[in-house]
Amino acid sequence: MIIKNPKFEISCVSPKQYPTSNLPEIVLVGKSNVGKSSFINTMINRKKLARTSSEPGKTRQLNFYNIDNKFYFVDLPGYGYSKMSKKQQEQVGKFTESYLLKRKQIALIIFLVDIRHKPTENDKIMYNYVISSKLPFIILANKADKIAITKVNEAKNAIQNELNPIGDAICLPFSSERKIYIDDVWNEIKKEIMEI
Ligand SMILES: Nc1nc2c(ncn2[C@@H]2O[C@H](COP(=O)(O)OP(=O)(O)O)[C@@H](O)[C@H]2O)c(=O)[nH]1
Ligand SMILES: [Mg+2]
Repeated sequence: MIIKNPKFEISCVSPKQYPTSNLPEIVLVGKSNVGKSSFINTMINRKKLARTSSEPGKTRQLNFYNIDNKFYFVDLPGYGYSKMSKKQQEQVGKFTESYLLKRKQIALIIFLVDIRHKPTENDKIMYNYVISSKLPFIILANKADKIAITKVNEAKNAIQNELNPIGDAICLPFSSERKIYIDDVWNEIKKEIMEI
């Protein structure tokens, strides 16, 4: 996939600020520090269009990245960041919840978890939330570079069994560090947005 002109468009703290175009949106969901911003940079092959951080909990807005005027990547605030006050966490939670429930042009949710760990309680809450939204989604087991390549399948299956024991959800490994499995994710995106 060749991306010509990816642009950061807007950081929103209220629905009034959402872009008014009807371009499809691909939404990144996952706990703080799991690699949502890095994922965007990796997919569009830019080093730092999306702001990444080794300090979790930085993103509190919805950040919209316009990809060649064809679709948006939307970087949601991460959850499970204990240094944010309860009140702030609630506000951020409500804001993202209403985005997921009300935004009509969401084409795909990309739900990121860490391939090294069992999904956390917060991951499970969020996963159930994704399910109940009835929107198309895939699970990405990220940071696959952190385990031996021979263990990737096993670890990915363990995550799938934990979150989705019926096994009807698509779960793929991913690594921004090694830039692997990118084409598999583009294939899933193209299933939902044919015209890219
Ligand atoms: N080893 C490894 N580190 C990653 C990967 N993706 C992100 N990171 C690192 O994890 C940290 C958090 O990444 P970031 O994209 O800011 O996470 P976000 O909070 O979910 O947006 C940064 O230090 C990244 O360099 C990956 O696939 N492999
Ligand atoms: Mg981020």
